[in-house]
Amino acid sequence: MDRIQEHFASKIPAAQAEIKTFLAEHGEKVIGEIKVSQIYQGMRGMPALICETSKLDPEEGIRFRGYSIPELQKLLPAYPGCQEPLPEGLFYLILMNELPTDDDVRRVSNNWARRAIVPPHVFKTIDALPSHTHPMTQFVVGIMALRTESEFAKAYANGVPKSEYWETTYEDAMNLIARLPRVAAYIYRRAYKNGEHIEPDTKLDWAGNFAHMLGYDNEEFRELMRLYMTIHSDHEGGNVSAHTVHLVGSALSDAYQSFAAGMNGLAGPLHGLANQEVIKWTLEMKEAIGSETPTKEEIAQYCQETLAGGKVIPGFGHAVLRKTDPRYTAQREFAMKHMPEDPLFQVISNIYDVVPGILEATGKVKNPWPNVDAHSGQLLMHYGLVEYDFYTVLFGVSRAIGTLTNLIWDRALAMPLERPGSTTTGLLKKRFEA
Ligand code: CMX
Repeated sequence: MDRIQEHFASKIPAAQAEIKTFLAEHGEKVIGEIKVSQIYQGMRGMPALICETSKLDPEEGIRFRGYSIPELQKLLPAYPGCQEPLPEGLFYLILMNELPTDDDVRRVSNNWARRAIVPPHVFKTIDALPSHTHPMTQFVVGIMALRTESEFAKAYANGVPKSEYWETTYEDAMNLIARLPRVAAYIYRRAYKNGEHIEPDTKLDWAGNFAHMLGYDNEEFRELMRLYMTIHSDHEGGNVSAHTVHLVGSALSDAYQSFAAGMNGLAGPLHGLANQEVIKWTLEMKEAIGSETPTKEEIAQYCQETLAGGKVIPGFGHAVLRKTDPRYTAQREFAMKHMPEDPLFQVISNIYDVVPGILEATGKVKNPWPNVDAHSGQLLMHYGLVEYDFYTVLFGVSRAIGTLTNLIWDRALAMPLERPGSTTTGLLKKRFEA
């Protein structure tokens, strides 16, 4: 066991005991009612999952183990001489429920660097796909190709006892998180940079090295990647990607299978793919209007056309949030600090001023405010990462931190197979119309 794993192991008995005692005392209590409409409306608002790593408040947004994003920007260690939180620290915080020291973060960084070697067959598998294959598809194929390395699958085949499942799940999760930047950068360079790949720089931190392998070596872009990888990591348990990883993992599918499934969910346009859709929509709008900096009136007109076409305005709305997403605000602040004069930032700001009023006026959109995806593309475009089909892969690399931390905990707490009940309209009618 490495030191991180040992420290995690020390936390398991107390967490198991806490849940056991709590269930013995309160397991039969009722926490609410389910309305018929909720069953038809994507189970909105039904508390049906346990996720300890983060909690989403509709008004305030995400808190990771109780800490807001601005708090984490102050409390989590940064790279020497820099300011943005290191995702290694976020990982440590949500895994251990403990703020990391600089040493803890360095240990995670070194641990991931040691594990980061990707076997050659993974690159060959990706190379078998046409280079125009959507990057998210290449990413999922790459994750599945990495599955040959699953320690959990091997241990399970050898009859490992249930109490030890978490140990190899930890190995798989750490290996996967460590290797994903290399796989993602490989896909990027293959698809857009003539296959000119860049070797890792092991002196850098996880996100800084990822920026380097993508081909963006200035410190400001590395800082963006550190912030980006931190804030996209976890968003409680019910979003499509997190829920999918948990659901598939509950069948004792290993971390590779579970995470690949979650990434297919992230690749949907109502979820993570919205980050590419925002930039695509914004560029199409600028082109249609014929201006680099459309006025608010022109933007409003274009929004009305989008809605009239039966389409959503990407980057706005949320299933849980009812205010501006603090992940949006963190990115807006990054833009105000580093690129206040960027014309595309001005456009994104104007969209922010215009869209909520328009969505509110429809009378049906429950949350007219921007979500995380409304801003990320502008920041990437600013530094020259303009290939927006790739953006959801960046989201996916970050999402590994939250979803796989949850999978380790799922195994440590011996979470059971997830299997909710379903009903039929006929049965419901019989019950209520008799
Ligand atoms: N533009 C236009 N219409 C929107 C809208 C938007 N941005 N957001 C919601 N609506 C519509 C819905 O499509 C729905 O219409 P119908 O009743 O005609 O089907 C109605 O408003 C009510 O929806 P809601 O209850 O407010 O929202 P949901 O919880 O059903 O959906 C979400 C949430 C995110 C899928 C939705 O707001 C949306 O489609 N937004 C645009 C896509 C997007 O940005 N997704 C990224 C979310 C963040 C992430 O996961 O990365």
